[in-house]
Amino acid sequence: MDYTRLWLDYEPVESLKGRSFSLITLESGRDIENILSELTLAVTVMTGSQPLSSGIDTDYVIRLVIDPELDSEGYTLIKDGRIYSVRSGGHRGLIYGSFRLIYIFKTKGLGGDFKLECKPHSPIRMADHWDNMDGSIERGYSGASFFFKDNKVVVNERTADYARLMASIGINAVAINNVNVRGEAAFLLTERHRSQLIRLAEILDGWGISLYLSINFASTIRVGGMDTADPADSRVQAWWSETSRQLFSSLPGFGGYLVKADSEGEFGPFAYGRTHAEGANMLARAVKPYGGRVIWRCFVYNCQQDWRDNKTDRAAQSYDGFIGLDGKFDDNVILQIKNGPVDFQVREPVHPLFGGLKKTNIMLEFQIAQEYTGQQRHVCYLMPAFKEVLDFDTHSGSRYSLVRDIVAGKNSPSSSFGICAVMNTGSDPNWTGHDLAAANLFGFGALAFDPTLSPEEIAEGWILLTYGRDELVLGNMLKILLSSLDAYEKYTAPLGIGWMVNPNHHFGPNVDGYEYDRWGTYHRASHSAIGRDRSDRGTGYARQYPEPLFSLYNEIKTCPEELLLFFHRVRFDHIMRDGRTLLQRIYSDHFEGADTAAEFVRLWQELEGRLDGEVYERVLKRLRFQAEHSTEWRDRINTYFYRLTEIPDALGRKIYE
Ligand code: GCV
Repeated sequence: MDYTRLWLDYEPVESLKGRSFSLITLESGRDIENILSELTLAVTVMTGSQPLSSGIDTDYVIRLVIDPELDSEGYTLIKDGRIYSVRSGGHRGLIYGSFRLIYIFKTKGLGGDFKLECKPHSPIRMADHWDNMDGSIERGYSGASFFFKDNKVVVNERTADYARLMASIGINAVAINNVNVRGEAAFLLTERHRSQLIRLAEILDGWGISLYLSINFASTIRVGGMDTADPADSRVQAWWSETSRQLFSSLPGFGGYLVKADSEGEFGPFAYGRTHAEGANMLARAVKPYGGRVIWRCFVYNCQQDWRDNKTDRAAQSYDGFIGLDGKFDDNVILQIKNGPVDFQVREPVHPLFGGLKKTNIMLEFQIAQEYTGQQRHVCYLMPAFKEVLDFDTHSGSRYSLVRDIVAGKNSPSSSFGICAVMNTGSDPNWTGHDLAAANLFGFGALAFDPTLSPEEIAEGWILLTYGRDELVLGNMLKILLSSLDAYEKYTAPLGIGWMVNPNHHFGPNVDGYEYDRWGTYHRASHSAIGRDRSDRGTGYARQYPEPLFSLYNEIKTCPEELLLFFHRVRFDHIMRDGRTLLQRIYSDHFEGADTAAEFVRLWQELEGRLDGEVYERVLKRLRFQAEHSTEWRDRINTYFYRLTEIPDALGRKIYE
């Protein structure tokens, strides 16, 4: 097994062995050459001989055909006797359909006749990298950047491997650099890095992927030599127009800009008294002639809060900052909204801008980098959480009110809608540090393409494609993956309250780590209660949701228990729906979560000898670490509450003094 190829490693397939194939298409181009090479490789390894280019004398024929009736990114895959045909309205669809065919060969072999029709749910399916030009990655947990090193753009074999991997899960857009655009990264817009960026864009484009660049809103000052970045200034507008003209005319498939502005110290239009809409529209007009887009992030809040101020609520600020601008953005602007109102915590409610914004293009932002969910050292399969978000009914009153349909643009004629994730890849040979974190990479692509898939189906597909069919491997890995999020949620901060991590690097338990600082993330525990009241008797955040959600969240008695401490300040002796006190629920969750993490080690050890030795050892080491670390989480949190309340665990389990 070559684990560096993740789910794209091929082996002989019993039912294909000795069969002859031919590969036929009238299409041409860099992308077609790429997918033909992939099919050639897969078929050669699986059957034992190279496919031919004429179908007359072969057992089977694979045809790639353009069908103008079909969607350019959708495909129809048909097996009819000896003919397999991949049909699509465009080359991207041919790529996705061909990978699907390879997956079918890999997991099912030749099989009988079939017909599959697929169309990606969201127009844009994007990978956002937070890579810096010095080679580091903000919140990167799997080695250094493979896009940048020593302030230069890197293009090598890994770039090609990366593009192929992304295409194999249906990703069609990639932002390569950190949204915090510091130092040399601002110069990505200039001639200085152009030739390397052209090579990079060509590689991505060859797999149907558009390159985006994160930009600094102060670029006119930082790299343009001007004294202003005011979006209303005609010199600023002209600079962006010319810069965009150059980028679009030289970078194949260039998509546009990703912008973090007026957020966590990043420069933005507020400096000139302008709104987000004025800032975004200025850029949008510069890229409009080329069909470009501006993706503008909504992660905007006051990060200079005084912890003594109990009125200001960080959770409310993103909605408050953007809701009044609904309808004011140009049609090639997309607002990028994190899944929850705070910051990728293990449990948050769905961001109220979904459904709230009705006349604006939007994109949902997930994070698979696991910044707050174990940093790829804990196994934490995130698809169940993503699925909940996508299936959430916003009760927006629009024709389509589920998040997955809203972010797919079902209520709008525009195709500037989509889903993205902050990526978990780096230079580690296995791409994601933790081998099991690759399930999040695969899963994100799968879910963005088809949000009706279940987390189980996706995990099963990933395991079969990566590790082959061994029932014990499949069963145990599924158990680990599918219980990992629940376990993580239980042994870390309780019931939606979030944080309780070490400041800055966000790893490991620290109950008061964010309690007295400027970030607006306070749990405010006393000896008798914990949480912030976000009902209409408190900060009023719950009012950002329409009925019936507002009423549901606004009252302790109806609030979903997993979000209880997000929305309410609750006494420790509050009786939960199953009759336990809140305190006892916290204790028990922590014992149970850590027990589950210990079980992962046992389940994994049963797989010894059934997996590649290196993979086995590497994962075992991480699972052992996780089991140990989860007891640290359990004991720190339980001790904290025990010390506050002096009430022991009702089941007599050990809590430290
Ligand atoms: C890129 C969180 C992270 C930051 C990140 C920010 C963002 O605050 O900790 O590292 O910055 O989110 O999404 O912009």
